[in-house]
Amino acid sequence: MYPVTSTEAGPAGASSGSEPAPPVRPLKILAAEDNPVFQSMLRTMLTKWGYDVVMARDGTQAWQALQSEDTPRLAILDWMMPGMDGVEVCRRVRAAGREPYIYILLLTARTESQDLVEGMDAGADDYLTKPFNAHELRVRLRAGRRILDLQEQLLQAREALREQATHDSLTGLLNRASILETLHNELSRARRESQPVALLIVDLDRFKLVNDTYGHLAGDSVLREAARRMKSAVRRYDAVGRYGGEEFLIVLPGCEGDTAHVQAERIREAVAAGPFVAGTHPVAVTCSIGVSCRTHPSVSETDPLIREADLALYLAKDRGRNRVEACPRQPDPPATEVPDLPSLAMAIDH
Ligand code: GH3
Ligand code: MG
Ligand code: MG
Ligand code: MG
Repeated sequence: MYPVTSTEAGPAGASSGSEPAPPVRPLKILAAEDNPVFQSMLRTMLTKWGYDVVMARDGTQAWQALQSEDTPRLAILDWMMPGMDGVEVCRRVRAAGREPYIYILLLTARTESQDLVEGMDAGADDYLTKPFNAHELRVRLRAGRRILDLQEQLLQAREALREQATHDSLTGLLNRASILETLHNELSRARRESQPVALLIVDLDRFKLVNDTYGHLAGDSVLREAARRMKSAVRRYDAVGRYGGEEFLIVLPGCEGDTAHVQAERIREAVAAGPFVAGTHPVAVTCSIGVSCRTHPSVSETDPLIREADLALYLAKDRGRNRVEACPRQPDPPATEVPDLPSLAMAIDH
């Protein structure tokens, strides 16, 4: 039997001392129950308490609701349901292990402790034995919400740490380790998909002068703005990272030769497009760009590509700055030119 007493008083969201402030958007909750009378009781109670209720009439519907994109994060599952029971739904949710966490409260008429162990082992967070008191259900759900809030904070902290570990704090671009990892990954993907890859090294021109003239903080804001301009000039699937100081690496998947040069020109123009603000002073800032590329890349070419782009960058500096230069390099030999064993043997014979 379901609750026969209710200690609820007042309208939804009514405050009772330690009650947390009502959420701006009602929290979605799944209530899975096969008995129509109890379904409507649960729906009425939960709605009254301010939840956005999703009802399921059996375990299969509950499992479907818990797999949806915008799944409820709080679930009340009746143990005994036709088709799939609540414990099985629990097991599947935990096996899927998706994030964010789903807090599950199991409703059971069973009181044998072995049964409860089975339910908790399946991954339920809490249980209520029928018949139960409405107030008890309400406070247990509140405890579940506290766990979910804590988990949300943990996820946010983890995300912030991940962001810190992979991004440069001044410019918000990928940091050195991350852009090098991206280059490595793009090279291996390009190899799998037989696509070319280009690499750009961008270096701000006479940047020391900006620092010396306007101060280091002004220099910082120029670096931030240069990063923003580069980001807005690249395609969605290009990666921009801070290699160090006023040097940046840009990985251009699918580009080589002329197309890489065109992309690099676009970036150079975006940086040089208008004055930067260094402190309160407008200042013209330009950059030089070195380009290297591979038609048939391989992962082991990370370092050679960087070296070649660096050489091209020196060339650009040498030839007057605010320009793009590509590394003068022999084209990759076509794969068919690799000698096979019989022709090698013939060459040795002669
Ligand atoms: P070039 O055209 O030859 O590249 O000249 P440059 O002045 O840009 O090159 P140089 O290597 O002499 O100077 C780079 C300057 O970048 C020196 C350094 O103080 C400055 N720099 C490096 N990192 C930062 C930073 O995070 N903030 C600021 N404000 N300056 C930085
Ligand atoms: Mg039932
Ligand atoms: Mg430099
Ligand atoms: Mg420089």
